[in-house]
Amino acid sequence: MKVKRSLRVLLPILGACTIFVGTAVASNSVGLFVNDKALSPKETKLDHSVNIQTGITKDMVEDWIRKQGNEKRDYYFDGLSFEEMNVDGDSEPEVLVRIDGGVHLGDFFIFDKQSNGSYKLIFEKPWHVESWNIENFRADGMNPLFNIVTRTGGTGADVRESHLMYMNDSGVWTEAWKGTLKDRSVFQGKYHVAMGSYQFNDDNGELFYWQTEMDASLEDNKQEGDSKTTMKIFNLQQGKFIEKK
Ligand SMILES: [Ca+2]
Repeated sequence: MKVKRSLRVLLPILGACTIFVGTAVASNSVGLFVNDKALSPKETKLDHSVNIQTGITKDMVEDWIRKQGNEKRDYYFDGLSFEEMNVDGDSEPEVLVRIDGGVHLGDFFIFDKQSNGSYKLIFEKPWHVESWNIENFRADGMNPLFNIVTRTGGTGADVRESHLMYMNDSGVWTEAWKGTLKDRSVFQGKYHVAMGSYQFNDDNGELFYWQTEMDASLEDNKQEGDSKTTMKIFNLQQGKFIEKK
């Protein structure tokens, strides 16, 4: 009994220590909020930002969208989540917001804090965003690059794309590159599937992109015929990755 009782005391203390260490390790991380609930630093894998306790709530974000959103239709606020991330060089975090409106439906927003404390919409797209992450590479003199993965599609089509984006020096949220991660569509009685991936060479600033295309059976998704893989190289020119010819 005695052992059990002291364990009961010890465990919360150990827990508190772990949380303290976790917070210290994640001091270069960001606060992640999903539907008002703050997630622990362990659940965030983003850095290059500050630890943020600004007290922004989902209700506040919904209010900004109602007042500033570009769409005339209603937004699906039940699917809203947001994250405060510092996307540029100043000390203030911006607020990234996504609305998950279904497999291929959604909205994406970025709000920037103004000097009077209000938040201004600086970017909006009717995108279903699956994820956003700061890239592990940075081009010279550039703000952090974000990999924003979107999903689009319709009847028989399902497309996942990667958008490499950043805040340029004029405060414009800019797409440096876009590429297909997966594209599945029905074509001539088969699935046509393209799978792609990229990698940045930080030795010379080149972005490599590979894509494999193949056909697959509509019945069991098994590959039919040969696959074809292509490769492209992109160079950074005036803030965008342009294909090297
Ligand atoms: Ca900022």
